[in-house]
Amino acid sequence: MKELTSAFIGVFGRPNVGKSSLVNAILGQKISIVSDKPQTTRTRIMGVHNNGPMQIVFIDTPGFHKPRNLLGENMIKAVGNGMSDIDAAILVIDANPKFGFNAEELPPAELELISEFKKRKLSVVLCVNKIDLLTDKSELFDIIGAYMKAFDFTAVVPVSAKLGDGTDIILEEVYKFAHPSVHYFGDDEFTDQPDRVMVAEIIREKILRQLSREVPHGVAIDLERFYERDAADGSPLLCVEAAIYCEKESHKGIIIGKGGAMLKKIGIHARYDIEKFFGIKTDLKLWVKVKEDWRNRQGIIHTLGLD
Ligand SMILES: Nc1nc2c(ncn2[C@@H]2O[C@H](COP(=O)(O)OP(=O)(O)OP(=O)(O)O)[C@@H](O)[C@H]2O)c(=O)[nH]1
Ligand SMILES: [Mg+2]
Repeated sequence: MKELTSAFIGVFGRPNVGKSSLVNAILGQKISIVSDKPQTTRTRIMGVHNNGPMQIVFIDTPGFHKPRNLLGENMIKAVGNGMSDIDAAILVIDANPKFGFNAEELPPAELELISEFKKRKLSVVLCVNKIDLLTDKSELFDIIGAYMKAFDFTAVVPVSAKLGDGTDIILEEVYKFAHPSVHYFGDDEFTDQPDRVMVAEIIREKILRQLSREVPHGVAIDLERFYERDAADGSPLLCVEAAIYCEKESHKGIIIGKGGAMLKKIGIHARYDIEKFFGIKTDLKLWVKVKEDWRNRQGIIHTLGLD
């Protein structure tokens, strides 16, 4: 039998650059929610890739930003924790020309991450994401040149997480960091996230996708009940009852929508994904509660598992 090997690979970058999309694309399995809003990922999420005797554990992290509340501070702590005990890192950057890349001045958040990589003497693969949005591919040379000047990356891989282009090369690069070790996850496990967290995250993703900028940032999901029972016809039925926390009465109105239309829409999309994920019919009940300023209340943040 071949010797078992493994590697832990942290995935870092600014908010919205496509870290979660990249991890999902590499695994071929959605373990981390994705949206066009920054700060979608709130905790450290592990995704497992098995290749024969080799097991690679990817650690998706929240986007690195300047925190504006206690939740944000917890998110940044999760980034720091994601950097401990890893064998190598991936820095994901966004090649979207819309962001106005400036070779003279890399974004402060990335410079801060790079300085942390140096301090920890980490090996880092640079992943230039969203290359599908680059009409002029020669711009890649400028981008790569500027980053190589800032840090000695072990490899540079242009990818499109959205199209799945280049993810096989990322895998080849991270395989190099695998070393003899036990496997930390079973062969059939693909994430460290418990089922109830997956469900809560699916619901939050639908809110992020349906609602405009400020409302979903103040949303959290509290899964009040999660159990399986037999439906009337004897088939198994997953029952989920979840409270959607928001910060203001006006936000509650927006989430519920006219005559409950928005909440219904969120419920339909979430139920579809939950059924797809668990392969079982689901009864989903959602309601909305105001919890003022919960993002600054450590007790609630802790209860929600966000610390
Ligand atoms: N065009 C294009 N869009 C992408 C690509 N990868 C990700 N996106 C989009 O970029 C947005 C952000 O993706 P996420 O994967 O949520 O980004 P993230 O870095 O995990 O964001 P945070 O969790 O907020 O830090 C989503 O709208 C994705 O669909 C890509 O390769 N091409
Ligand atoms: Mg994310």
